[in-house]
Amino acid sequence: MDREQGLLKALQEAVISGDPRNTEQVAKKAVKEGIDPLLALEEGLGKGISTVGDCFGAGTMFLPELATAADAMQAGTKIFVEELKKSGVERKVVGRVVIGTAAGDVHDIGKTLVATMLVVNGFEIYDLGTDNSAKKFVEAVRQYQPDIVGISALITTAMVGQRDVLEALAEYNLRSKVKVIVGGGPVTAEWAEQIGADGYAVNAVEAVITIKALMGINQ
Ligand code: B12
Repeated sequence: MDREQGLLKALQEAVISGDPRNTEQVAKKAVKEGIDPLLALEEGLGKGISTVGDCFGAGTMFLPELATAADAMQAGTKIFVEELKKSGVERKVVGRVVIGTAAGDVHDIGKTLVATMLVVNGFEIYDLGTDNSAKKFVEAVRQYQPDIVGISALITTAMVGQRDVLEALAEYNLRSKVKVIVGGGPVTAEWAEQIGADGYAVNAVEAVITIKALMGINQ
């Protein structure tokens, strides 16, 4: 196993074992050794948390383990996000994005990663956090007048919350003023189309590409 693979494996294992302190230490070591922060997030920490999610789905891991793994994931994510931010050069704001997790959903790691990637790429972000009603999104659109609204859903039951936001925006005559992009584990391009969203992205890198395309910004 080469050095990079070894570091990625160590990051995965640190998340799976649910030890935030160790994850932070492994992440710092990986940064020192010059790992690409995006690779570390996706192939290291991300793979670790996916494994935990699969085990939880299969009934071989339980909620407390899911929670400690999430804490470990966040501890490691913080380190790589700092690195990503360092790589973002100062430039003028290219667009404004309101982003949040849909009603009934407390997952925020992926949404926060999308927000970070957007900041790194010159976007101004208004992050509403988790468990947002459609009304909350409407109020944020009125207040911040964004170009884009991003709605995350990690649990299947929260996907209707994405549709509710689109309906509420239409009801308050705001739909034509913003482009809406949806994402999150169970979300698909088909679902995005079905609810009338303007875009869908599978991960944070694709989210930046899709949002730029929606705004007509040359890549
Ligand atoms: C960590 C975790 C938790 C943590 C969350 C901590 C936190 N602060 O976020 C805790 C322990 C709190 C938790 C709770 C629960 N969880 Co949970 N959780 C997970 C887990 C393991 C990882 C999620 C994660 O962070 N992934 C890593 C990030 C980087 O990936 P991501 O979120 O997918 O985000 C990427 C993309 O999806 C995309 N993206 C995300 N958002 C957006 C938004 C936009 C606009 C765009 C364009 C793209 C985009 O880009 C991101 C970056 O690349 C998943 C399993 C999994 N494989 O996803 C289960 C999972 C999502 N959880 C699940 C469940 C069932 C629950 C609980 C209901 C458990 C319970 N019985 O209480 C509760 C939900 C409570 C609630 N009301 O929300 C199920 C959902 C099943 C379903 N489809 O409905 C999963 C799939 C586990 C499973 N296999 O069963 N969970």
